[in-house]
Amino acid sequence: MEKKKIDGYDHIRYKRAQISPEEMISKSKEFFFEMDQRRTVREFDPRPIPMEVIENIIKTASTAPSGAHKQPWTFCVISDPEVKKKIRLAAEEEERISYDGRMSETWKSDLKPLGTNWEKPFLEDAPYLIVVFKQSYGMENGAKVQHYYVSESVGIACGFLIAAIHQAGLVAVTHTPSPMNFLSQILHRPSHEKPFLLVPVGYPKEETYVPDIHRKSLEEIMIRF
Ligand code: IYR
Repeated sequence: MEKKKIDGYDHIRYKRAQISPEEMISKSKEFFFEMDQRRTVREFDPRPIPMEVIENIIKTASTAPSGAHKQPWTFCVISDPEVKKKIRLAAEEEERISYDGRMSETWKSDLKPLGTNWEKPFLEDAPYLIVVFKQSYGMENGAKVQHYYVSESVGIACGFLIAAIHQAGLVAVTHTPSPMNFLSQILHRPSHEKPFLLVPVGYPKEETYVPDIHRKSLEEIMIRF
């Protein structure tokens, strides 16, 4: 490996195989077509999935860039039916209160086309739940480690996670029960870790329907200067 010191710090030579502009176009198009097949799915088949797949997905998430490379994330993986049940009961308790009044009428009407409600059977049906925690700061040998851009970093890692789940042929729902501090208790996480996102992962149920919704066009999302 080619190495050199820059300002006294080790650096390694970075190379990326060169591809032609034509190949870039076809590869980027292919990746878009693949990612455009991703849909949020809320109904799961309980069929098991090898743990190694989940490990690979999480390793992919952890390739995300992060503020000062602090990698301020923890991924809890739940397959134990008892723990899933606890999470479902606690989430549904919060969701029921939210749908019964905490959420505005506009919010609820915006969600109507998606068909969501307070019931969350996917929290028990999915073979795995991944709960992503963001670390407000780190802990190394009893000392606090400063973290930066924590939400941005963990958000990017979650994007990688969702893409990796899709690429493995699986489906997920990005669930954000609110408030979700019950996850810290059930999963025994320290107070400097805050629940960020709950992602049930699995195969979709045999006959699954998803809302007939569409993505914004490039013209709507991209501005050229
Ligand atoms: N957390 C609730 C409500 C909800 C909110 C949004 I914004 C969504 O895009 C979907 C659901 C729930 O999980 O039902």
